[in-house]
Amino acid sequence: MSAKQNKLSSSEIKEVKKAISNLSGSIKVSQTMTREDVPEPVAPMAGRWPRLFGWSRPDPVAPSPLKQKVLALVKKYRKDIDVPDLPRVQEEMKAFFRSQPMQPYYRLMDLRAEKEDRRLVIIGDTHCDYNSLAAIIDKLSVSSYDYFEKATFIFLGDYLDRGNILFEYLMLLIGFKKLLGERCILMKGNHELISYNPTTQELESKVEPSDSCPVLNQYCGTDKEFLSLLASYFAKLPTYILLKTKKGTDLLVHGGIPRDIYLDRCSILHDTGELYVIGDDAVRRQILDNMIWADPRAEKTKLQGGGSRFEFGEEQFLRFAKENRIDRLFRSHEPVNNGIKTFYGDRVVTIFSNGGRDNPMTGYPYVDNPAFGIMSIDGEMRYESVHLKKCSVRYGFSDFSTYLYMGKEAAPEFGRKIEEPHLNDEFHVISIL
Ligand SMILES: [Mn+2]
Repeated sequence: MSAKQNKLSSSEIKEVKKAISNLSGSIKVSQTMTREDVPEPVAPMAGRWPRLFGWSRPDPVAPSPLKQKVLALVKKYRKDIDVPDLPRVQEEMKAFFRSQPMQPYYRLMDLRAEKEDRRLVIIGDTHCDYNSLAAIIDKLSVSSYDYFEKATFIFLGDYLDRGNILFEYLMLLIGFKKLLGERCILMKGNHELISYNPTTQELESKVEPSDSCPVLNQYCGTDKEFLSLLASYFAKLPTYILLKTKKGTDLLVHGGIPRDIYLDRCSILHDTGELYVIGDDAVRRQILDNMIWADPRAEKTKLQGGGSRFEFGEEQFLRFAKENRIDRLFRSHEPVNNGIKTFYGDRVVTIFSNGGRDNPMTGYPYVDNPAFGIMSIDGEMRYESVHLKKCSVRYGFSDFSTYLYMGKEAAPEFGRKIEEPHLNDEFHVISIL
């Protein structure tokens, strides 16, 4: 292809500029830019995965109505929700929680007979980090594939705690789920192990310390119904997805596999996706709880302590995978630099989707470039990172987590609001093209 043919046309440049104007930051697009000049995405595993997804082409068509709605949603909650607005926000969330059907603890997805190009976007922990979730949406919005119209989004859990923007983040997450419906699946993480205690009339969390629960109790404590609906919605999210593609069978879960003591007592049924258990419901709950807390380690075997959180090694995984005919396991739960870490010959993958050194909304600034995964209809994976550059410091409702993790100086006043948009011109999503 000659340099001339390769040059972006003026209408393409216009489209790129238009797409970018919808985004949070500024990306320089010059008139002399060629396709070669458009940077390749800096994915942590770039080169190891087939290039299937064509990031290098700007979106040639006008955004679909749904994409416009998603981008408008991202823009809407970049502005603060003020304390007087909270009752309205709570009403909106309550209407959402009430509208949601009861969900079983598992999902079965079978893409083998699918004719359409139906990709899956797999997103790890986002933990009240508005910037990271917005950056993922922004990045996807400039692809020539309309992810919002066609793809299914799977969130691997951990929405609550550890980030700084609780209410705006929840409105973004819930708004996104409302727009995409069944094509957005929120799974359960350990930070969603919350309950409403009718005696104390407060939310309680299995995670110590929890920072979202104290904030919700403090700011929404007079609306008991809100607290209880919120707790039951999150606590009843599904724990795992059994996914079948032409490539094989994958398990998607927040943590990992059950403890050794349960490996002979449970089996994931391939025809329904259900968990067959030798034992009663309490055993099933224990096994599901294990799958939310487990962590893979590089060693062959790991001794498993008595706490909620425990580790497993390669032999333990291989045994579970063989018994349950699982080819790959996708999970989140642990911050890993650049958002992706693989184990056991790429059969277990950790995906972590919030962070950024200068991103004041994350509890994980040491995760340089958080990432997410995209699976093709055939089961091929590709990983994309999001790059979050500096934006101005702002404290929101969840100053509590800043207080816990960064010290009192970083969060001088718990719950202080600063009248400042979340993102300013210094915020960029780069490497999106
Ligand atoms: Mn977790």
